[in-house]
Amino acid sequence: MFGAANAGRILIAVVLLWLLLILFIGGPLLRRNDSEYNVINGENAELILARLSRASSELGALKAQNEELRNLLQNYIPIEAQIKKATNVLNEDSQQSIEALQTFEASRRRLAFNINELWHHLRTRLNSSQMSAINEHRNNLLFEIEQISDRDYEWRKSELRKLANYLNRKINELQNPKDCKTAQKLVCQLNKGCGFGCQLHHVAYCFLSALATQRTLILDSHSWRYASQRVRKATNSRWDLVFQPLSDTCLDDSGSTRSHWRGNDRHVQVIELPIIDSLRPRPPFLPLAIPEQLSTKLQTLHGDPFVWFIGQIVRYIMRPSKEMQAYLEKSKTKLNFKTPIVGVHVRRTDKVGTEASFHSLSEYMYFVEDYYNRIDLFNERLQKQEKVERLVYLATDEPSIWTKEVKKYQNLGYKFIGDSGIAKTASLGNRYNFDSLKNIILDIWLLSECDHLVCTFSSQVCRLAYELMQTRGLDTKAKTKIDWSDAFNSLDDIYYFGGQSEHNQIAVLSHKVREKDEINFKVGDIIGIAGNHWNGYSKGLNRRTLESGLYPGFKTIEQVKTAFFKVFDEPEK
Ligand SMILES: Nc1nc2c(ncn2[C@@H]2O[C@H](COP(=O)(O)OP(=O)(O)OP(=O)(O)O)[C@@H](O)[C@H]2O)c(=O)[nH]1
Ligand SMILES: *[C@@H]1O[C@H](CO)[C@@H](O)[C@H](O)[C@H]1NC(C)=O
Ligand SMILES: [Mg+2]
Repeated sequence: MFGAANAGRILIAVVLLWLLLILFIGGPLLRRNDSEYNVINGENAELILARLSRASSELGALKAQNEELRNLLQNYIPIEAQIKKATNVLNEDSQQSIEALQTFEASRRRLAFNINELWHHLRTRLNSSQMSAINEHRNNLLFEIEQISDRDYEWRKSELRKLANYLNRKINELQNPKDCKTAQKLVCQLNKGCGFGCQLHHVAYCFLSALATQRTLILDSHSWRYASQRVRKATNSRWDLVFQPLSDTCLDDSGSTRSHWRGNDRHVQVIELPIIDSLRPRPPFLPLAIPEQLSTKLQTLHGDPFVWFIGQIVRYIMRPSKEMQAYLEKSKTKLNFKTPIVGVHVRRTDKVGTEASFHSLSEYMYFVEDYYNRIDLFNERLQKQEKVERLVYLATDEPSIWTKEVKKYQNLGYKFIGDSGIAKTASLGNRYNFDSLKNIILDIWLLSECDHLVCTFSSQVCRLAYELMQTRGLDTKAKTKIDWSDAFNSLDDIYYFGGQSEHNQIAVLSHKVREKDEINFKVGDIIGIAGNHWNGYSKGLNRRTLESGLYPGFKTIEQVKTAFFKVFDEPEK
């Protein structure tokens, strides 16, 4: 039990403690004024108490602020999440807008494509007088689509230019590493047992593998079969006679470790790449895959993203040497090459009956005429008075076309430019000579500079020209075409890359067999496309039912494959 005295002592102790506390807390407040005020001075007690109460209310305020801060801190994560959410909304928005654009652009292109499919359907079923009305309808519709695509022309052009610049910067960085001794390398032998176009495509395949694995491509052109008589002993410069080397700083294929392709083994410095046909294991980046990092943009901006991508690579590979550049310019002037012009490539000699069927010049000229009729109608709609000259750039390995087949069309007002002498250098006996090499490069180059191509895509020569064509139009202020994916008529195959993986389409409409040789499919079925018969029907394999046969081309759309390309693995600027 506490006694009264005890209670009193405790009370005194508490008071003393309280005073000590006041001194302790209030000390800092008072010390400054120690000389003026005395703690024990009763006069100042009120002041002290006032200060104390102010201090205590300040403490209260601080406590409240502290509480607020604590709340804020507790809310910090939700706030962060909120910020994230807001950015997501922004991204979603821009994502949505690029998706909306992608849908719009794809739809615009499909519209033109399907008008052409309808036209192919009709032209193979109706007679020429019926077709003359339909041709006008079609060309008039295509004019309106041209008007629609004008809306976003500048935007598409600048975006595509940015993409091309970015890709070329990456290529240049990869091909010119800081230290060639330690750089990771991919070695490509230029010894594939095939012709010029095939060999260039071999290098292009090596190049895209180099981009996908982020390895500097080293080209070994020792055993190139072209221009062999021009090369003095112990040089490795056949390639350099016509093209620039693939690197300014790194042409040496040596390294600390070396192996054949077994996948992209990062521990091996130098990997030797076999030809695409014998590549095992087959990586996902093989044609017709495009880099996933460029995929959305490229699919929005271009009608055939893979062809654009490989076109950029082929253009880098085919950068002409000084000597070749001079030859190209001289020939272009001599031939009086100018636009508008349609490029016709007629591949005959060894190709006919082995890898492709014979096609007379008239089959090509049918599409040339169609092209110029369209230009005439467009010009009428634009109220341009003058009729364009019907120019044709003729490239062929068959000299007799110049002497036997062009006359008929010259009489109809067509003007052919080209050189029958070039065709003579393309004969089988001369094919690997230096002149022949220069001339096939010239022909490919000029074909790629035409406004429209009519050829057989079974020929690698024409596919090369078509690929190169895709890179055009971005470096000029003039309002040129920028998406050249539809600027061709092939008399046989659709575009393909030798050794490519499955080329698939997706059914967007179901199909029930109506005539013999057709196949059934449901919406969403995957169809492996083998070709287009250019009569409204394509041929393919339904991968679900394994049925193979014909189907209307407008019922499917392309399935664009994407793959990881290591060289683009950084945020795009
Ligand atoms: N100058 C010229 N030569 C051509 C042309 N078309 C074919 N050639 C010749 O044919 C060669 C190409 O055919 P190939 O050697 O079989 O090459 P490829 O890559 O298999 O090409 P394709 O057989 O056409 O698929 C060229 O090197 C030329 O010699 C052409 O239009 N102009
Ligand atoms: C084309 O076909 C239509 C309808 O069958 C026919 O009336 C017309 O005479 C044909 N014209 C020619 C040139 O064959
Ligand atoms: Mg060939």
